[in-house]
Amino acid sequence: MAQLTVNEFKEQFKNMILRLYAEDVTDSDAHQQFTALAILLREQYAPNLKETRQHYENDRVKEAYYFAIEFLPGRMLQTTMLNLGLTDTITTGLMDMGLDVEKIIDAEPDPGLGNGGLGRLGSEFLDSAAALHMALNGNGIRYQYGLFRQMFDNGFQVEMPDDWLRNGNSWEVRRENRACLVRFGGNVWMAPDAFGRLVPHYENTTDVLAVPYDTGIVGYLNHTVNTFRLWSAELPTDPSKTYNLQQKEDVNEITEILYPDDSNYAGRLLRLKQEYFLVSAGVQSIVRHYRKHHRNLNHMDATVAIHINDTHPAMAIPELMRILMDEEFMSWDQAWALTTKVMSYTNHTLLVESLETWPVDMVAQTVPRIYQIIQEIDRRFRGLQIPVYGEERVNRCAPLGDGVVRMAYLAVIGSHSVNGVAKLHTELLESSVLKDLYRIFPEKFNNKTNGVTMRRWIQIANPPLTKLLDTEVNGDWKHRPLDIIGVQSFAKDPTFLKKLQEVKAKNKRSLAKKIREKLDISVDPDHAIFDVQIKRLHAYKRQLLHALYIIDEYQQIKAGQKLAVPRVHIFGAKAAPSYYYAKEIIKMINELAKVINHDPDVGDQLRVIFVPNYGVSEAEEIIPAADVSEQISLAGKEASGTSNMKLMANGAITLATMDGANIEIADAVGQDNIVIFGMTATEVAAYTNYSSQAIYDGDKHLQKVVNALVDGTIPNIDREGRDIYNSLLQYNDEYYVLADYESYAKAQDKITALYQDPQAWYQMAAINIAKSGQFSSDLTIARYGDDIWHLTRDQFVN
Ligand code: Z15
Repeated sequence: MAQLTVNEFKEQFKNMILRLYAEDVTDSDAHQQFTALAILLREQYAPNLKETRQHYENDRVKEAYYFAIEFLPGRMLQTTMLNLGLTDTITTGLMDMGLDVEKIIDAEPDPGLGNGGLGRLGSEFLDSAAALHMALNGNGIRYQYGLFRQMFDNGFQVEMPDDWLRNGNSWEVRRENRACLVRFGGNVWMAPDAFGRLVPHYENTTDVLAVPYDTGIVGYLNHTVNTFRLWSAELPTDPSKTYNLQQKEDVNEITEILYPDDSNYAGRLLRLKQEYFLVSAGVQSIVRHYRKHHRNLNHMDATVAIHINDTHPAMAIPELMRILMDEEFMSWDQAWALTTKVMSYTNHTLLVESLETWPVDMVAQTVPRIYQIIQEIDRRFRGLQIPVYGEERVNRCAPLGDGVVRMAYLAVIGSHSVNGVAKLHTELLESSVLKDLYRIFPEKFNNKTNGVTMRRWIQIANPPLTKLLDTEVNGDWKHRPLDIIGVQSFAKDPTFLKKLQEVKAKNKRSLAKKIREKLDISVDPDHAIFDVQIKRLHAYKRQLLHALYIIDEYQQIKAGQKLAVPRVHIFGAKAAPSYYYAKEIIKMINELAKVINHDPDVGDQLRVIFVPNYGVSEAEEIIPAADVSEQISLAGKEASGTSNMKLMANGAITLATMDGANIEIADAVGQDNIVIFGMTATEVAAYTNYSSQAIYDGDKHLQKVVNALVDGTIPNIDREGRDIYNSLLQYNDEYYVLADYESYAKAQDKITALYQDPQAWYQMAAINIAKSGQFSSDLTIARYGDDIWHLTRDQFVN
């Protein structure tokens, strides 16, 4: 790529500000400066975006399309500069002009087009694929409003709209010339066409125009720029039709807002429309693109792979069947063989309340032709499998049953590959959630443990650690993440450990400064353990368990003991607006924070910080400063987790149950370098006679802790404290918080003990960093490419 000198950059930047705003740089504000930079960077990679696309097309490179209802790209200014190799040039240039680089970075809106891990994973994969020259395209929805902006009012979560497009989006290009029509509702019947072929006839349908907006995903210091496509719903432009305001609103509504539920299924009609809108627009555009160079679709699987990320885009299966049969006149058998070769599916959850099922009449009314095809998939599945596996088993795992479409079963049956996102998760899919289909299609099942991109989570979020790794570690860790293992040879080197300690201290001071500026709370970065739990607020993730331990510490202080090491407990979590219990937990923790942070008896020993509006940008500030990574879900509930990987890569010590990818982290670092507690998934499954009351009755210490929820220790939580208390005792503690409490408290005490020997602590931190390379999403996406999609890629990477 064309390299830019500092002077050329400054010249171009000044010109850009002039062209865009008719102003001098000195009169521009940070947002204008960000916009000018983004456009300038886009111009830098535009030739590569074009050439990448032409290369894929002309050389018939196989391309995979990652369909997901959520993406969480994070801010793109720094990643784009990094990947183009322009960070130094541009920051030097900006500083020369007297501009505040940090303010410019902060001026970029952080697109909240996802809830949590699922959406973030999709974006990490796009970043990694581009780095490896893999032809992976993102396909999602351009929500006008992303996940709500979270504020706290009197400790309660308040949700504000996230109007992220308010000032436009400089990274995207609108491509109206590539729009597609998506058909909803109406009536459909099959009748012969002029050639006597049986084709669907439609009446009274509602047609929606899907307009794509494309953003370039720049590969790390290479020439690849892939396409991340987001679809927006609009009224069709057909001049012969007129629409009233209501119709306009109904259409715009489809891509107006992201549903704020994470791992929780809510069968809303609008959501079903969003899913079909994404899938239909995406599949149509893939077919149209393919058709440019091919006479028919017979061998589409040779150059096209479609990936279904969780079940939300599973209607891609019947949608491709529809196009192959209704528009390309393929037979069912040929269309089905092709569809299953093209499609692959990742499952992200074991929670029953999260598995999607849609009432059949809702599907039949909203997408009638798709429903017909699902019925036929179901009929043929039964016809084929009942003779082999018997009616009972096949009934249990057919796409239709109990009056609903079972999306996970549809996804498995219509794909050639089904993967879980961590070893334990895949095993549990095979042995429980999808066991009947595993029995029928064992060859489809495989594991792909999640990963994270070290470019964002080390290179961008943690410059001091980056510098340390650059100077101390042999090899090329930035291109070959496994090379981070080089840190292991320094794990007993006191000078290295001292440097690592300095890195952490520096990051903790930066975070402490931010906490003081933004939240007006003082925390002591030099003595306290920064104990971090950042993830969606969900009962199964057990923020409550963490909070109970904080109550425990507080009670120890009030009883006149001194904590051996001061603690700063840092939470970041949004609750779904309709998730009442989760919001009660937030209120409780906020009130607990208020008491503790203002109690003079506490002094500097204890702080509780609930960082508002937790998202990708907040994570970038918190993760490098973490000493302890809380991964404390009830074993068997967290599919993988990914903050666990980001935190270990930044030298935090994991405090964890044997759940999700925590198990693989434990295997990687060894039992001496992680703190494990609690029941295993097997123990939980076997614990059928659990009585939380019995645990409570038998443990005086625990009683005192739990009672603090209702005895006035924490003011202003009459209702919330009582509800939470009841969830633990009256409703038998669904997530075994009390069962794991003692083990958790011991583990926390062990953390305190370990922290008091800095040499031992930073040795553990070093091993964690050293072993984090195996959790790079570069490796994960290479495995998807090799095993599932059969893509080509750069040989250089591991
Ligand atoms: C979501 O963020 C995840 C699973 C889901 O089914 C939905 Cl709807 C949203 C998360 C898992 O909870 C988490 O364990 C996993 O690491 C992440 O997906 C990425 O696979």
